[in-house]
Amino acid sequence: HVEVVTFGESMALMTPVNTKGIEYSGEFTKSFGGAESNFAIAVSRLGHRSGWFGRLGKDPLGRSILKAIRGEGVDVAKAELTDEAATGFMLRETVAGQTSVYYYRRGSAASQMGPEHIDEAYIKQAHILHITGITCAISETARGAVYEAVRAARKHGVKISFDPNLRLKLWSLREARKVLLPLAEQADYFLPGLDELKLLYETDDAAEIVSRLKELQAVSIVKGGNNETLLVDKDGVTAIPYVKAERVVDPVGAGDAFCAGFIAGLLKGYSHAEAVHLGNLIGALAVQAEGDWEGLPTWERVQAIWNNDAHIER
Ligand code: KDG
Repeated sequence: HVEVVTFGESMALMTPVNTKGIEYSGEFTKSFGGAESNFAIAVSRLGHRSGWFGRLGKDPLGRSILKAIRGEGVDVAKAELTDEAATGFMLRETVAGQTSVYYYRRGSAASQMGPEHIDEAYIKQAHILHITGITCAISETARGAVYEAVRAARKHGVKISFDPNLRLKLWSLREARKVLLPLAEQADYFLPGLDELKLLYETDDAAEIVSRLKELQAVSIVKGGNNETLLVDKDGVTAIPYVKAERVVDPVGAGDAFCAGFIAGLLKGYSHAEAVHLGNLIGALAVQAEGDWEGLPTWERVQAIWNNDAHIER
C-alpha cells in the first residue's frame, strides 16, 4: 500500500565538475533529477510509502535512474522502461553565480506518456496524489495523463496536492496559465512559489495574491516568501518563519523538499501549520547539500535535529 503517489519525468543530470561551465569543461558528473521523483524520494526518507511512476528509455540512463529511485525505497511498480524513446537528460551549470539549465527532453520516453499509462487502481489506494506543472508542460499527452490522474483521484476521494513548478523553458506563460490555474481549482493542497504566483496572477500585490488564493477550495501554501512561508486555509492567513539554512550550497530541489515535508507532516497527522514547519525544515536541509535530492534528510535526522542531538559520529 502506497500512501502518496506521484508521476512525471525523471532525467539524467550532467553537471561540470569544475567552474569552467559546460562549454569549456571536459569532465561531468552524472546524477538525475525530476521534481516528482525528488518529492517521492523525500517522502520515502521521511518514513512514508511513496510511489513514483513514469516512462524512461530502456537505456543505460533509464536503468540507472530507475535503480536509484527504487533504491530509495520508493515503489516503482508502475514505472516503465520502454524502447520506443530515449531517457531525457539535462545539463546544468553554475558560472559566476548564475545557474543555467539546458534540457534535452523533447520526444523523450517520459514525454510520450499519456492517459493510458494511468492505472486507476494504483491511484485509488493512495491518500494523496501529488502532481506538478512540469508533467503538464512536457507534452500534450503527458498533460492528458495528469488530467486522467486527477479524474481518478477525484472519483476515489484521493486528495490532490499540486505544485505548479512553472518552467518557462518548457512553455510560455500564456500556455502555462491556461493549464495551471484550472488545476489549482481542482487541488486540495496548492503549493506554489511566490514568484510563480506573481506571474500566474499577473500581479505583485501580496494582498491581491492572497485574495485570489482564498477563492480556491484548496489549502494554499506559498513558498519562497520573504523569510516565511504563507499558509492560507479556512483559519485565515498564517506566516510561518523559515528554518534558517546555515549555508546554501545548491537551492535546486528546495521546493520539492518543502512539498514532501509538508505532505509527510499531513500523513503524520500534523496540523497544517506544523506540516508547513516540517516542510520549511526539509527545504532548509535540502539546500545545504549538492544535488536535487541527494541531501534530503531521513526522519531519524529530523528527529535528531529536533532533539538537538545531531552529533558527530566517530
Ligand atoms: O525542482 C527540481 C527540478 O526542477 C529538477 O530536479 C529537474 O524536474 C526537473 C525539471 O524539469 O527541471
